[in-house]
Amino acid sequence: MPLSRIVTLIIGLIVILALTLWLIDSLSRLYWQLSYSPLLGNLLLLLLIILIGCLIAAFVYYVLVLKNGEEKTRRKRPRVKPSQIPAAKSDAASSTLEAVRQQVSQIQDEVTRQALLSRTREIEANLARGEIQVVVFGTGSAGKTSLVNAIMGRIVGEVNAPMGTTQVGETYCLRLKGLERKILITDTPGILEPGVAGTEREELARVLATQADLLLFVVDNDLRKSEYQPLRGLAEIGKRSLLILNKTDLYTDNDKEVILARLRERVRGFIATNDVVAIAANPQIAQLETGEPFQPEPDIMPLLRRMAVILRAEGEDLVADNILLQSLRLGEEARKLIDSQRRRQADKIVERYQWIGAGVVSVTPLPMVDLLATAAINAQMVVEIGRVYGCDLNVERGKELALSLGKTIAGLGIVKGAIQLLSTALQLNVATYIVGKAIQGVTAAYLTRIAGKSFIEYFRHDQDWGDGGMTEVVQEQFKINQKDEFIKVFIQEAIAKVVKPLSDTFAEKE
Ligand SMILES: Nc1nc2c(ncn2[C@@H]2O[C@H](COP(=O)(O)OP(=O)(O)OP(=O)(O)O)[C@@H](O)[C@H]2O)c(=O)[nH]1
Ligand SMILES: [Mg+2]
Repeated sequence: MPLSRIVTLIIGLIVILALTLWLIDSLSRLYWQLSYSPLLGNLLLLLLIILIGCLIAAFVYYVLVLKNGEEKTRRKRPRVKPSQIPAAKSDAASSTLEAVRQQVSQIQDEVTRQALLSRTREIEANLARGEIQVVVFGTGSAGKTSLVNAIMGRIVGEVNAPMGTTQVGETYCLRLKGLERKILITDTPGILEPGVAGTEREELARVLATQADLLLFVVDNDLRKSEYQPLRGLAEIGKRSLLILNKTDLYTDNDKEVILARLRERVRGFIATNDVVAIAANPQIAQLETGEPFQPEPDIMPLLRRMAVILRAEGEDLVADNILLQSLRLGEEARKLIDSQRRRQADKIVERYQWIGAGVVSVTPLPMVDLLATAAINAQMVVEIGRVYGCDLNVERGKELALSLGKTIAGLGIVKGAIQLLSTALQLNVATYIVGKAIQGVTAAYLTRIAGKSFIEYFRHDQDWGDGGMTEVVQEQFKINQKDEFIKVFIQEAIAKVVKPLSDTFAEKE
Protein backbone atom coordinates (compact mmCIF):
# COMPACT_ATOMS: atom_id res chain seq x y z
CA MET A 1 0.00 0.00 0.00
CA PRO A 2 1.43 3.45 -0.83
CA LEU A 3 2.48 5.69 2.11
CA SER A 4 -0.03 8.44 1.26
CA ARG A 5 -2.89 5.95 1.64
CA ILE A 6 -1.61 4.71 5.01
CA VAL A 7 -1.40 8.31 6.31
CA THR A 8 -4.97 9.08 5.09
CA LEU A 9 -6.21 5.86 6.71
CA ILE A 10 -4.62 6.71 10.10
CA ILE A 11 -5.99 10.29 10.06
CA GLY A 12 -9.45 8.95 9.12
CA LEU A 13 -9.41 6.42 11.98
CA ILE A 14 -8.35 9.11 14.51
CA VAL A 15 -11.21 11.40 13.34
CA ILE A 16 -13.74 8.53 13.55
CA LEU A 17 -12.49 7.58 17.04
CA ALA A 18 -12.72 11.20 18.28
CA LEU A 19 -16.24 11.57 16.87
CA THR A 20 -17.33 8.27 18.48
CA LEU A 21 -15.96 9.36 21.87
CA TRP A 22 -17.70 12.69 21.54
CA LEU A 23 -20.98 10.92 20.60
CA ILE A 24 -20.75 8.53 23.59
CA ASP A 25 -19.99 11.43 25.91
CA SER A 26 -22.94 13.52 24.63
CA LEU A 27 -25.32 10.57 24.83
CA SER A 28 -24.30 9.64 28.37
CA ARG A 29 -24.85 13.25 29.44
CA LEU A 30 -28.28 13.24 27.83
CA TYR A 31 -29.06 9.96 29.55
CA TRP A 32 -28.19 11.39 32.96
CA GLN A 33 -30.16 14.50 32.24
CA LEU A 34 -33.18 12.32 31.42
CA SER A 35 -32.66 10.11 34.50
CA TYR A 36 -35.54 11.86 36.30
CA SER A 37 -37.83 9.99 33.83
CA PRO A 38 -36.89 6.26 33.46
CA LEU A 39 -39.32 5.95 30.51
CA LEU A 40 -37.59 8.64 28.48
CA GLY A 41 -34.17 7.20 29.39
CA ASN A 42 -35.18 3.70 28.29
CA LEU A 43 -36.70 5.07 25.08
CA LEU A 44 -33.40 6.78 24.26
CA LEU A 45 -31.53 3.51 24.98
CA LEU A 46 -33.90 1.58 22.67
CA LEU A 47 -33.45 4.18 19.96
CA LEU A 48 -29.70 3.81 20.28
CA ILE A 49 -29.83 0.00 20.06
CA ILE A 50 -32.03 0.17 16.93
CA LEU A 51 -29.64 2.69 15.36
CA ILE A 52 -26.59 0.51 16.05
CA GLY A 53 -28.46 -2.59 14.74
CA CYS A 54 -29.33 -0.72 11.53
CA LEU A 55 -25.73 0.36 11.13
CA ILE A 56 -24.45 -3.23 11.54
CA ALA A 57 -27.09 -4.56 9.09
CA ALA A 58 -26.18 -1.87 6.56
CA PHE A 59 -22.49 -2.72 6.93
CA VAL A 60 -23.06 -6.48 6.45
CA TYR A 61 -25.36 -5.85 3.47
CA TYR A 62 -22.85 -3.49 1.88
CA VAL A 63 -19.97 -5.94 2.28
CA LEU A 64 -22.00 -8.84 0.84
CA VAL A 65 -23.38 -6.89 -2.13
CA LEU A 66 -20.00 -5.41 -2.94
CA LYS A 67 -18.31 -8.79 -2.82
CA ASN A 68 -20.94 -10.41 -5.03
CA GLY A 69 -20.77 -7.59 -7.53
CA GLU A 70 -17.01 -7.82 -7.72
CA GLU A 71 -17.15 -11.54 -8.24
CA LYS A 72 -19.68 -11.18 -11.03
CA THR A 73 -17.67 -8.59 -12.90
CA ARG A 74 -14.56 -10.69 -12.41
CA ARG A 75 -16.38 -13.66 -13.90
CA LYS A 76 -17.78 -11.58 -16.76
CA ARG A 77 -14.53 -9.96 -17.77
CA PRO A 78 -11.55 -12.21 -17.12
CA ARG A 79 -8.87 -9.63 -16.51
CA VAL A 80 -5.87 -10.38 -18.65
CA LYS A 81 -2.84 -8.31 -18.07
CA PRO A 82 -2.43 -6.42 -21.33
CA SER A 83 1.06 -7.64 -22.00
CA GLN A 84 0.28 -11.28 -21.38
CA ILE A 85 -0.48 -13.77 -24.10
CA PRO A 86 -3.66 -15.75 -23.24
CA ALA A 87 -2.41 -18.50 -20.94
CA ALA A 88 -4.18 -21.39 -22.65
CA LYS A 89 -2.76 -20.47 -26.04
CA SER A 90 0.74 -19.85 -24.81
CA ASP A 91 0.61 -23.17 -22.93
CA ALA A 92 -0.55 -24.90 -26.09
CA ALA A 93 2.30 -23.28 -28.02
CA SER A 94 4.83 -24.29 -25.35
CA SER A 95 3.68 -27.89 -25.26
CA THR A 96 3.63 -28.06 -29.07
CA LEU A 97 7.19 -26.73 -29.09
CA GLU A 98 8.19 -29.34 -26.53
CA ALA A 99 6.69 -32.06 -28.72
CA VAL A 100 8.51 -30.62 -31.74
CA ARG A 101 11.79 -30.67 -29.82
CA GLN A 102 11.29 -34.33 -29.04
CA GLN A 103 10.52 -35.06 -32.67
CA VAL A 104 13.58 -33.11 -33.76
CA SER A 105 15.82 -35.17 -31.48
CA GLN A 106 14.93 -38.22 -33.59
CA ILE A 107 16.36 -36.64 -36.72
CA GLN A 108 19.72 -38.16 -37.48
CA ASP A 109 21.13 -35.56 -39.81
CA GLU A 110 23.05 -33.18 -37.54
CA VAL A 111 22.74 -30.09 -39.75
CA THR A 112 18.97 -30.47 -40.21
CA ARG A 113 18.51 -31.20 -36.53
CA GLN A 114 20.41 -28.09 -35.49
CA ALA A 115 18.53 -25.95 -38.02
CA LEU A 116 15.16 -27.11 -36.67
CA LEU A 117 16.28 -26.71 -33.07
CA SER A 118 17.35 -23.16 -33.73
CA ARG A 119 13.91 -22.47 -35.22
CA THR A 120 12.20 -23.83 -32.10
CA ARG A 121 14.40 -21.50 -30.05
CA GLU A 122 13.45 -18.59 -32.31
CA ILE A 123 9.75 -19.29 -31.85
CA GLU A 124 10.26 -19.56 -28.09
CA ALA A 125 12.07 -16.24 -28.06
CA ASN A 126 9.15 -14.68 -29.98
CA LEU A 127 6.77 -16.11 -27.44
CA ALA A 128 8.75 -14.56 -24.62
CA ARG A 129 9.32 -11.20 -26.35
CA GLY A 130 5.79 -10.93 -27.58
CA GLU A 131 6.33 -8.30 -30.27
CA ILE A 132 3.67 -8.06 -32.94
CA GLN A 133 5.06 -8.82 -36.36
CA VAL A 134 3.34 -7.02 -39.21
CA VAL A 135 4.58 -8.06 -42.65
CA VAL A 136 3.94 -6.03 -45.80
CA PHE A 137 3.62 -8.39 -48.75
CA GLY A 138 2.55 -8.22 -52.39
CA THR A 139 3.52 -7.86 -56.03
CA GLY A 140 6.56 -5.86 -57.07
CA SER A 141 5.95 -2.10 -57.28
CA ALA A 142 2.53 -2.27 -55.62
CA GLY A 143 3.92 0.26 -53.14
CA LYS A 144 4.97 -1.87 -50.16
CA THR A 145 8.05 0.18 -49.31
CA SER A 146 6.08 3.40 -49.84
CA LEU A 147 3.53 2.13 -47.34
CA VAL A 148 6.20 1.27 -44.76
CA ASN A 149 7.70 4.74 -45.30
CA ALA A 150 4.33 6.36 -44.77
CA ILE A 151 3.66 4.34 -41.63
CA MET A 152 7.04 5.10 -40.18
CA GLY A 153 6.65 8.74 -41.18
CA ARG A 154 10.10 8.95 -42.62
CA ILE A 155 12.00 7.46 -45.50
CA VAL A 156 13.19 4.07 -44.36
CA GLY A 157 13.53 2.14 -47.60
CA GLU A 158 14.27 2.80 -51.23
CA VAL A 159 11.22 3.49 -53.35
CA ASN A 160 11.39 3.10 -57.07
CA ALA A 161 9.27 2.44 -60.13
CA PRO A 162 10.93 -0.73 -61.48
CA MET A 163 10.12 -3.99 -59.71
CA GLY A 164 12.69 -5.58 -57.44
CA THR A 165 13.63 -2.42 -55.58
CA THR A 166 13.46 -4.13 -52.22
CA GLN A 167 15.92 -7.00 -52.25
CA VAL A 168 15.76 -8.28 -48.69
CA GLY A 169 13.31 -8.17 -45.80
CA GLU A 170 13.77 -4.99 -43.74
CA THR A 171 12.24 -4.64 -40.30
CA TYR A 172 11.33 -1.43 -38.47
CA CYS A 173 10.02 -0.88 -34.97
CA LEU A 174 6.82 1.04 -34.24
CA ARG A 175 4.73 1.86 -31.16
CA LEU A 176 0.99 2.31 -31.29
CA LYS A 177 -0.92 4.37 -28.71
CA GLY A 178 -2.78 2.14 -26.29
CA LEU A 179 -0.80 -0.94 -27.20
CA GLU A 180 1.90 -2.16 -24.84
CA ARG A 181 3.55 -4.44 -27.32
CA LYS A 182 6.14 -3.25 -29.78
CA ILE A 183 5.14 -3.58 -33.42
CA LEU A 184 7.73 -4.74 -35.91
CA ILE A 185 6.95 -3.85 -39.51
CA THR A 186 8.73 -5.89 -42.15
CA ASP A 187 9.00 -4.75 -45.75
CA THR A 188 9.48 -7.66 -48.17
CA PRO A 189 10.65 -8.03 -51.75
CA GLY A 190 7.85 -8.19 -54.31
CA ILE A 191 6.42 -11.50 -55.46
CA LEU A 192 5.78 -12.58 -59.06
CA GLU A 193 8.90 -10.98 -60.45
CA PRO A 194 10.69 -12.57 -63.41
CA GLY A 195 14.05 -14.36 -63.32
CA VAL A 196 15.91 -16.60 -60.92
CA ALA A 197 16.71 -13.69 -58.58
CA GLY A 198 13.03 -12.73 -58.59
CA THR A 199 12.01 -16.26 -57.63
CA GLU A 200 14.57 -16.34 -54.84
CA ARG A 201 13.32 -13.00 -53.50
CA GLU A 202 9.76 -14.29 -53.69
CA GLU A 203 10.75 -17.34 -51.66
CA LEU A 204 12.18 -15.05 -48.97
CA ALA A 205 9.05 -12.89 -49.00
CA ARG A 206 6.83 -15.95 -48.60
CA VAL A 207 8.85 -17.19 -45.62
CA LEU A 208 8.53 -13.77 -43.99
CA ALA A 209 4.79 -13.72 -44.75
CA THR A 210 4.22 -17.06 -43.06
CA GLN A 211 5.92 -15.71 -39.94
CA ALA A 212 3.64 -12.66 -39.72
CA ASP A 213 1.19 -12.08 -36.90
CA LEU A 214 -0.65 -9.70 -39.20
CA LEU A 215 -0.20 -9.57 -42.96
CA LEU A 216 -0.68 -6.45 -45.06
CA PHE A 217 -1.21 -7.63 -48.63
CA VAL A 218 -0.70 -4.67 -50.96
CA VAL A 219 -2.18 -4.43 -54.46
CA ASP A 220 -2.58 -1.45 -56.78
CA ASN A 221 -5.53 -2.70 -58.78
CA ASP A 222 -7.98 -5.55 -58.92
CA LEU A 223 -6.50 -8.86 -57.71
CA ARG A 224 -4.73 -10.88 -60.36
CA LYS A 225 -5.05 -14.66 -60.26
CA SER A 226 -1.37 -14.89 -59.40
CA GLU A 227 -1.98 -12.60 -56.41
CA TYR A 228 -5.19 -14.27 -55.34
CA GLN A 229 -3.56 -17.68 -54.94
CA PRO A 230 -0.85 -16.73 -52.43
CA LEU A 231 -3.29 -14.50 -50.54
CA ARG A 232 -5.83 -17.28 -50.26
CA GLY A 233 -3.10 -19.81 -49.38
CA LEU A 234 -1.91 -17.62 -46.52
CA ALA A 235 -5.46 -17.01 -45.29
CA GLU A 236 -6.11 -20.74 -45.41
CA ILE A 237 -3.23 -21.52 -43.10
CA GLY A 238 -4.86 -19.07 -40.68
CA LYS A 239 -2.85 -15.94 -41.41
CA ARG A 240 -4.70 -12.80 -40.28
CA SER A 241 -4.58 -10.57 -43.35
CA LEU A 242 -5.61 -7.12 -44.52
CA LEU A 243 -5.98 -6.46 -48.24
CA ILE A 244 -4.78 -2.97 -49.13
CA LEU A 245 -5.61 -1.16 -52.32
CA ASN A 246 -2.79 1.35 -52.83
CA LYS A 247 -2.33 4.22 -55.31
CA THR A 248 -5.95 5.32 -55.00
CA ASP A 249 -4.86 8.85 -56.02
CA LEU A 250 -4.63 7.48 -59.56
CA TYR A 251 -8.34 6.59 -59.60
CA THR A 252 -11.51 8.64 -59.58
CA ASP A 253 -13.66 8.18 -56.48
CA ASN A 254 -16.09 6.13 -58.51
CA ASP A 255 -13.41 3.80 -59.93
CA LYS A 256 -11.90 3.42 -56.48
CA GLU A 257 -15.24 2.25 -55.08
CA VAL A 258 -15.72 -0.16 -57.99
CA ILE A 259 -12.28 -1.74 -57.48
CA LEU A 260 -12.77 -1.91 -53.71
CA ALA A 261 -16.13 -3.62 -54.15
CA ARG A 262 -14.59 -6.11 -56.56
CA LEU A 263 -11.71 -6.86 -54.19
CA ARG A 264 -14.12 -7.39 -51.31
CA GLU A 265 -16.18 -9.72 -53.43
CA ARG A 266 -13.13 -11.76 -54.51
CA VAL A 267 -11.86 -12.33 -50.98
CA ARG A 268 -15.27 -12.87 -49.42
CA GLY A 269 -15.12 -15.89 -47.19
CA PHE A 270 -11.56 -15.43 -46.05
CA ILE A 271 -11.08 -11.66 -45.56
CA ALA A 272 -13.80 -9.51 -43.95
CA THR A 273 -15.18 -6.52 -45.88
CA ASN A 274 -13.75 -3.93 -43.48
CA ASP A 275 -10.35 -5.59 -43.71
CA VAL A 276 -10.10 -4.43 -47.33
CA VAL A 277 -8.94 -0.81 -47.19
CA ALA A 278 -7.95 1.85 -49.69
CA ILE A 279 -4.87 4.07 -49.29
CA ALA A 280 -2.44 6.25 -51.20
CA ALA A 281 0.96 5.61 -49.64
CA ASN A 282 2.92 7.89 -51.91
CA PRO A 283 0.58 9.97 -54.07
CA GLN A 284 1.85 11.38 -57.34
CA ILE A 285 2.99 14.97 -57.45
CA ALA A 286 0.07 17.16 -58.51
CA GLN A 287 0.06 20.66 -60.02
CA LEU A 288 -1.48 23.61 -58.27
CA GLU A 289 -3.62 26.07 -60.24
CA THR A 290 -0.62 28.38 -60.23
CA GLY A 291 1.30 25.68 -62.08
CA GLU A 292 3.52 24.90 -59.12
CA PRO A 293 4.16 21.26 -58.28
CA PHE A 294 2.52 20.03 -55.11
CA GLN A 295 3.27 16.84 -53.19
CA PRO A 296 0.07 15.55 -51.50
CA GLU A 297 0.40 13.89 -48.09
CA PRO A 298 0.14 10.09 -47.94
CA ASP A 299 -3.37 8.95 -47.14
CA ILE A 300 -3.01 5.87 -44.96
CA MET A 301 -5.44 6.76 -42.17
CA PRO A 302 -8.03 4.07 -43.08
CA LEU A 303 -5.30 1.45 -42.74
CA LEU A 304 -3.86 2.84 -39.51
CA ARG A 305 -7.33 3.01 -37.96
CA ARG A 306 -8.13 -0.57 -38.93
CA MET A 307 -4.73 -1.80 -37.76
CA ALA A 308 -5.16 -0.07 -34.42
CA VAL A 309 -8.59 -1.66 -33.92
CA ILE A 310 -7.30 -5.10 -34.83
CA LEU A 311 -4.11 -4.92 -32.84
CA ARG A 312 -5.84 -3.57 -29.73
CA ALA A 313 -8.63 -6.10 -29.89
CA GLU A 314 -6.78 -9.13 -31.20
CA GLY A 315 -3.08 -8.32 -30.73
CA GLU A 316 -2.59 -10.82 -27.93
CA ASP A 317 -4.51 -13.51 -29.74
CA LEU A 318 -2.72 -12.82 -33.01
CA VAL A 319 0.68 -13.33 -31.41
CA ALA A 320 -0.42 -16.48 -29.61
CA ASP A 321 -2.23 -17.90 -32.65
CA ASN A 322 0.74 -17.23 -34.85
CA ILE A 323 3.22 -18.81 -32.48
CA LEU A 324 0.96 -21.83 -32.23
CA LEU A 325 0.65 -21.93 -36.01
CA GLN A 326 4.41 -21.72 -36.48
CA SER A 327 5.03 -24.44 -33.90
CA LEU A 328 2.52 -26.68 -35.63
CA ARG A 329 4.12 -26.02 -39.02
CA LEU A 330 7.54 -26.76 -37.62
CA GLY A 331 6.16 -29.95 -36.09
CA GLU A 332 4.74 -30.92 -39.47
CA GLU A 333 8.10 -30.24 -41.12
CA ALA A 334 9.91 -32.34 -38.51
CA ARG A 335 7.33 -35.09 -38.95
CA LYS A 336 7.94 -35.14 -42.72
CA LEU A 337 11.71 -35.25 -42.24
CA ILE A 338 11.40 -38.12 -39.77
CA ASP A 339 9.06 -39.89 -42.15
CA SER A 340 11.53 -39.70 -45.03
CA GLN A 341 14.39 -40.72 -42.74
CA ARG A 342 12.42 -43.76 -41.58
CA ARG A 343 11.43 -44.53 -45.13
CA ARG A 344 15.07 -44.60 -46.22
CA GLN A 345 15.89 -46.99 -43.37
CA ALA A 346 12.87 -49.19 -44.05
CA ASP A 347 13.62 -49.25 -47.80
CA LYS A 348 17.09 -50.54 -47.02
CA ILE A 349 15.60 -53.36 -44.95
CA VAL A 350 13.24 -54.32 -47.78
CA GLU A 351 16.10 -54.22 -50.27
CA ARG A 352 18.14 -56.55 -48.08
CA TYR A 353 15.33 -59.05 -47.47
CA GLN A 354 14.10 -59.16 -51.05
CA TRP A 355 17.36 -60.68 -52.25
CA ILE A 356 17.62 -63.03 -49.26
CA GLY A 357 14.16 -64.40 -50.16
CA ALA A 358 15.17 -64.72 -53.79
CA GLY A 359 18.20 -66.84 -52.92
CA VAL A 360 16.25 -69.20 -50.70
CA VAL A 361 13.44 -69.79 -53.20
CA SER A 362 15.86 -70.26 -56.14
CA VAL A 363 17.59 -73.10 -54.32
CA THR A 364 14.38 -74.84 -53.20
CA PRO A 365 11.68 -74.16 -55.84
CA LEU A 366 8.13 -74.30 -54.54
CA PRO A 367 5.51 -76.64 -55.98
CA MET A 368 2.56 -74.25 -55.86
CA VAL A 369 2.52 -70.74 -57.22
CA ASP A 370 0.53 -69.31 -54.30
CA LEU A 371 2.90 -70.77 -51.76
CA LEU A 372 5.47 -68.47 -53.27
CA ALA A 373 3.61 -65.47 -51.89
CA THR A 374 3.61 -66.74 -48.31
CA ALA A 375 7.16 -68.05 -48.45
CA ALA A 376 8.60 -64.85 -49.86
CA ILE A 377 7.52 -62.65 -46.99
CA ASN A 378 9.90 -62.87 -44.12
CA ALA A 379 8.47 -62.33 -40.63
CA GLN A 380 11.80 -60.92 -39.49
CA MET A 381 11.54 -58.21 -42.15
CA VAL A 382 8.15 -57.18 -40.75
CA VAL A 383 9.60 -56.97 -37.23
CA GLU A 384 12.55 -54.87 -38.42
CA ILE A 385 10.37 -52.44 -40.39
CA GLY A 386 8.13 -52.13 -37.34
CA ARG A 387 11.14 -51.27 -35.20
CA VAL A 388 12.11 -48.42 -37.54
CA TYR A 389 8.65 -46.95 -36.90
CA GLY A 390 8.95 -47.43 -33.15
CA CYS A 391 6.63 -50.47 -32.97
CA ASP A 392 7.96 -53.37 -30.95
CA LEU A 393 6.51 -56.52 -32.52
CA ASN A 394 7.49 -60.01 -31.44
CA VAL A 395 8.33 -62.61 -34.07
CA GLU A 396 4.98 -64.36 -33.55
CA ARG A 397 3.09 -61.19 -34.46
CA GLY A 398 5.51 -60.66 -37.34
CA LYS A 399 4.69 -64.16 -38.63
CA GLU A 400 0.96 -63.53 -38.31
CA LEU A 401 1.19 -60.31 -40.29
CA ALA A 402 3.50 -61.84 -42.89
CA LEU A 403 1.15 -64.77 -43.39
CA SER A 404 -1.99 -62.71 -43.78
CA LEU A 405 -0.27 -60.40 -46.24
CA GLY A 406 1.03 -63.41 -48.19
CA LYS A 407 -2.50 -64.76 -48.41
CA THR A 408 -3.83 -61.41 -49.59
CA ILE A 409 -1.16 -61.25 -52.32
CA ALA A 410 -2.02 -64.79 -53.41
CA GLY A 411 -5.76 -64.07 -53.30
CA LEU A 412 -5.37 -61.03 -55.53
CA GLY A 413 -3.64 -63.05 -58.22
CA ILE A 414 -0.55 -60.87 -57.91
CA VAL A 415 1.80 -63.88 -58.00
CA LYS A 416 0.67 -64.88 -61.48
CA GLY A 417 0.69 -61.27 -62.63
CA ALA A 418 4.22 -60.80 -61.31
CA ILE A 419 5.51 -64.02 -62.92
CA GLN A 420 4.16 -62.87 -66.27
CA LEU A 421 5.54 -59.37 -65.97
CA LEU A 422 8.97 -60.50 -64.84
CA SER A 423 9.36 -63.37 -67.35
CA THR A 424 8.62 -61.00 -70.21
CA ALA A 425 11.14 -58.51 -68.92
CA LEU A 426 13.75 -61.20 -68.21
CA GLN A 427 13.38 -62.76 -71.66
CA LEU A 428 14.58 -59.55 -73.19
CA ASN A 429 17.85 -59.94 -71.33
CA VAL A 430 18.64 -63.64 -70.75
CA ALA A 431 18.18 -67.02 -72.39
CA THR A 432 14.74 -68.61 -72.03
CA TYR A 433 15.90 -71.75 -70.22
CA ILE A 434 17.59 -69.62 -67.57
CA VAL A 435 14.40 -67.57 -67.21
CA GLY A 436 12.57 -70.79 -66.33
CA LYS A 437 15.08 -71.58 -63.61
CA ALA A 438 15.32 -68.08 -62.20
CA ILE A 439 11.74 -66.88 -62.38
CA GLN A 440 10.64 -68.16 -58.95
CA GLY A 441 13.57 -66.52 -57.20
CA VAL A 442 13.10 -63.23 -59.03
CA THR A 443 9.33 -63.31 -58.36
CA ALA A 444 9.99 -64.01 -54.67
CA ALA A 445 12.23 -60.93 -54.55
CA TYR A 446 9.53 -58.89 -56.24
CA LEU A 447 6.79 -60.12 -53.88
CA THR A 448 8.99 -59.45 -50.85
CA ARG A 449 9.36 -55.94 -52.13
CA ILE A 450 5.62 -55.41 -52.58
CA ALA A 451 5.01 -56.85 -49.11
CA GLY A 452 7.76 -54.72 -47.57
CA LYS A 453 6.46 -51.54 -49.18
CA SER A 454 2.93 -52.40 -48.02
CA PHE A 455 4.18 -52.88 -44.47
CA ILE A 456 5.96 -49.54 -44.61
CA GLU A 457 2.59 -47.92 -45.39
CA TYR A 458 0.98 -49.89 -42.56
CA PHE A 459 3.54 -48.77 -39.96
CA ARG A 460 3.66 -45.21 -41.31
CA HIS A 461 -0.03 -44.92 -40.49
CA ASP A 462 0.30 -46.19 -36.93
CA GLN A 463 -0.36 -49.83 -37.76
CA ASP A 464 -3.47 -49.08 -39.74
CA TRP A 465 -4.26 -50.38 -43.22
CA GLY A 466 -6.63 -47.49 -43.89
CA ASP A 467 -10.22 -47.54 -45.13
CA GLY A 468 -9.50 -49.84 -48.08
CA GLY A 469 -7.76 -52.37 -45.83
CA MET A 470 -4.72 -54.48 -46.63
CA THR A 471 -6.03 -55.31 -50.12
CA GLU A 472 -6.02 -51.71 -51.31
CA VAL A 473 -2.53 -51.02 -49.96
CA VAL A 474 -1.12 -54.15 -51.66
CA GLN A 475 -2.83 -53.35 -54.97
CA GLU A 476 -1.49 -49.80 -54.85
CA GLN A 477 2.05 -51.05 -54.25
CA PHE A 478 1.73 -53.55 -57.10
CA LYS A 479 0.64 -50.74 -59.38
CA ILE A 480 3.55 -48.50 -58.34
CA ASN A 481 6.07 -51.32 -58.80
CA GLN A 482 4.90 -52.18 -62.31
CA LYS A 483 6.18 -48.97 -63.80
CA ASP A 484 8.59 -49.50 -66.70
CA GLU A 485 11.41 -47.44 -65.30
CA PHE A 486 11.32 -49.40 -62.05
CA ILE A 487 11.09 -52.84 -63.72
CA LYS A 488 14.15 -52.05 -65.88
CA VAL A 489 16.29 -51.30 -62.83
CA PHE A 490 14.87 -54.25 -60.89
CA ILE A 491 15.60 -56.72 -63.70
CA GLN A 492 19.21 -55.54 -63.94
CA GLU A 493 19.60 -56.10 -60.23
CA ALA A 494 17.83 -59.48 -60.44
CA ILE A 495 20.22 -60.56 -63.19
CA ALA A 496 23.19 -59.69 -61.02
CA LYS A 497 21.81 -61.13 -57.80
CA VAL A 498 19.75 -64.18 -58.93
CA VAL A 499 20.28 -65.07 -62.59
CA LYS A 500 24.06 -64.74 -62.62
CA PRO A 501 24.66 -66.93 -59.53
CA LEU A 502 22.27 -69.54 -60.99
CA SER A 503 23.99 -69.59 -64.42
CA ASP A 504 27.35 -69.87 -62.66
CA THR A 505 26.08 -72.93 -60.76
CA PHE A 506 24.91 -74.54 -64.01
CA ALA A 507 28.19 -73.77 -65.71
CA GLU A 508 30.08 -75.40 -62.83
CA LYS A 509 27.84 -78.50 -62.96
CA GLU A 510 28.37 -78.86 -66.69
N1 LIG B 1 0.56 7.31 -57.66
C1 LIG B 1 1.03 6.62 -56.66
N2 LIG B 1 2.20 5.98 -56.79
C2 LIG B 1 2.66 5.25 -55.75
C3 LIG B 1 1.95 5.17 -54.54
N3 LIG B 1 2.64 4.35 -53.71
C4 LIG B 1 3.75 3.99 -54.38
N4 LIG B 1 3.77 4.52 -55.59
C5 LIG B 1 4.82 4.39 -56.60
O1 LIG B 1 4.95 3.05 -56.98
C6 LIG B 1 6.31 2.75 -57.28
C7 LIG B 1 6.76 1.53 -56.51
O2 LIG B 1 6.75 1.83 -55.15
P1 LIG B 1 7.55 0.98 -54.08
O3 LIG B 1 7.14 1.47 -52.75
O4 LIG B 1 8.99 0.95 -54.39
O5 LIG B 1 6.92 -0.42 -54.37
P2 LIG B 1 7.35 -1.84 -53.77
O6 LIG B 1 6.10 -2.64 -53.68
O7 LIG B 1 8.11 -1.65 -52.51
O8 LIG B 1 8.26 -2.43 -54.90
P3 LIG B 1 9.37 -3.60 -54.79
O9 LIG B 1 10.21 -3.33 -53.60
O10 LIG B 1 10.09 -3.46 -56.07
O11 LIG B 1 8.63 -4.86 -54.70
C8 LIG B 1 7.09 4.01 -56.94
O12 LIG B 1 7.34 4.72 -58.12
C9 LIG B 1 6.18 4.78 -56.04
O13 LIG B 1 6.37 6.17 -56.12
C10 LIG B 1 0.70 5.86 -54.43
O14 LIG B 1 0.00 5.83 -53.42
N5 LIG B 1 0.30 6.56 -55.53
MG1 LIG C 1 9.95 -2.23 -51.99
